[in-house]
Amino acid sequence: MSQGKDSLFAGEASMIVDFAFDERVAAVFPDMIRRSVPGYSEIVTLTGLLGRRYTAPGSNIYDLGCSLGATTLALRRQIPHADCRIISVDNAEAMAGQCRAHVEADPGTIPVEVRCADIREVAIDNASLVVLNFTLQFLPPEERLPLLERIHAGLRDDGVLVLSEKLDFANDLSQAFHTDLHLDFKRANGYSDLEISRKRSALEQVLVPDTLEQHRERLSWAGFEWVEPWFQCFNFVSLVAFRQRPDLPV
Ligand code: GEK
Repeated sequence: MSQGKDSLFAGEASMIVDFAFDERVAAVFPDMIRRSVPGYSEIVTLTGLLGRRYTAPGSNIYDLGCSLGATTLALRRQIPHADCRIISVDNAEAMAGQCRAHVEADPGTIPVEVRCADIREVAIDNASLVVLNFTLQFLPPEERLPLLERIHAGLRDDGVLVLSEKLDFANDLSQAFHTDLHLDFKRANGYSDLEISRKRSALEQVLVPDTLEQHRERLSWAGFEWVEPWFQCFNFVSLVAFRQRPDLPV
């Protein structure tokens, strides 16, 4: 993966327009996301474990908004079925190109197809697992339900969606608490207050978070029968959404 250090919002020539997933972001992406998203590495690694448990032989696995392929490779390492196929999609050329290179350099054998495409236009079919790790939040809010409905329709009956997102909070005290700790996390990872505030402005129109309640409601509207948060660190959460309520011994 790229090794560049993220100083995109530090200097004079910093990003002053809306945030975009271009060459400059791709070059520093692993450093940027690790220092900005608490729990990112754990979520990626553990998504692999979810893949081990919930993928079915002969099915498709989708990594939507794959960036440089961290989740794709975590899944490829863990999925126990040689006849599965991973379809990894990102509409940023810079991301999809580097993702393809990482997949080629990886020793895994499960076939991976990297597509440079918009996730709103990708057909979902025969899927046992679909992953949206920190991607849904970048779609315009009104386009989120239609995508989830298409994912639901393309999942097998026992299929699962993993959805990881930055969270908003309806309760002001919760919002203030999590925002403060997220700021502390970024400061502790070496970002200055100026970098943090410039990035916040650049992302304002681009990343629009939902509350956990909004996610639950939307997933239910899309037809998912059972939703469970399995990871939360400050204002970042990961959920599993089952197409059908899982039949577990309880
Ligand atoms: C990871 N999941 O490392 N179609 C396709 N891709 C899109 C779209 C779209 N409509 N909108 C945004 N993206 C990854 C991290 S990053 C999260 C995901 C972040 C892509 C965008 O180009 C970017 O690569 C990715 O979604 C979001 O596990 O940067 O906070």
